[in-house]
Amino acid sequence: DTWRFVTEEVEGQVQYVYAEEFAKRISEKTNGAITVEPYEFGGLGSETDQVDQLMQGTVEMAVMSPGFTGNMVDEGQLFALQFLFPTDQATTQEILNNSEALNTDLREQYEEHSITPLAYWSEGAMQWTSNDHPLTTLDQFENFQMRVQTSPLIMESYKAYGANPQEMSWGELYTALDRGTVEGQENPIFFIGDASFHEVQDYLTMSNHNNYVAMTTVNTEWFNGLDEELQTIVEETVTEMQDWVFEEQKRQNEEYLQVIREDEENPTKIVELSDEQVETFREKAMKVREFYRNEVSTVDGAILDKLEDEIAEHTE
Ligand code: 6CS
Repeated sequence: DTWRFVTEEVEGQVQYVYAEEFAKRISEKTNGAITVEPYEFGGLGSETDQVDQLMQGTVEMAVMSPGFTGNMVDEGQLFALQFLFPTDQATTQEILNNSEALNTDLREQYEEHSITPLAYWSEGAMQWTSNDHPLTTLDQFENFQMRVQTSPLIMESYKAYGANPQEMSWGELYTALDRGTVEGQENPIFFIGDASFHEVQDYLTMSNHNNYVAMTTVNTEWFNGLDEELQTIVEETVTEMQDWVFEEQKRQNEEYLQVIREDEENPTKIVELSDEQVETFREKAMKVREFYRNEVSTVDGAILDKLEDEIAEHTE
């Protein structure tokens, strides 16, 4: 059997090397009976096309960013909420691994759309990049053309800062930044460096405003139809790979910070946010959390409430 495993990234990037490693492990564990075929981003369409393909079952597996499911699975948008997870990456990953809110409650919401998230993992803390000025104050965000993923709550989050967010696939982002169609964007450092966004941006603001959370997903009906032994192999492999992918994203984020720092042809000014500046953004972000509870959530924010309690337990 061959399982198609689609990712939103390309060769060398975290999601794609994850799919390659997963393929290798599954082949070993099944003595070659199962071939997992990883797909790079672009081969099967845009990020939202890929969500459709998984829902239809035309691909069996996908690494998916919850942002791109925002128009279908309302609760999944909670990952767009800024300053929600701790800045410490290991603690965040521990919460993602153990959270009942995510691994049981949110999973059920996704399964109504034939998407089963088997695991949530961070691709690293997200940072802001921009031209002309860094992004350290609300004034600097005023009318700022910010590229965001196709996701209503990410849009809302930047509107709360006074910005003018524009939805766009990352495949078009380099050119858009180069031409000034948009002025800035958010991503983890490895992605900024690997996609060369820093070449067409002047500033990297170390905002740590969110974590880039990805999900390992399977088509629900397909997965439930597998024999139990195979289901267990998939689940065990995904669980084992949580530590593996944590190390992989860490390595790539560190490596690309060096690359960006040392790229003399394309100098990028790296700016830190002060605690006070973080507070200004956090205040606005808390209002978006209320908006999520009241206007977006179909369960009155119950999953977010539970997740907030779980986060508090890990950070007290
Ligand atoms: O910015 C984006 O849309 C892309 N960023 C990452 C880290 N992975 C894939 C995603 O599509």
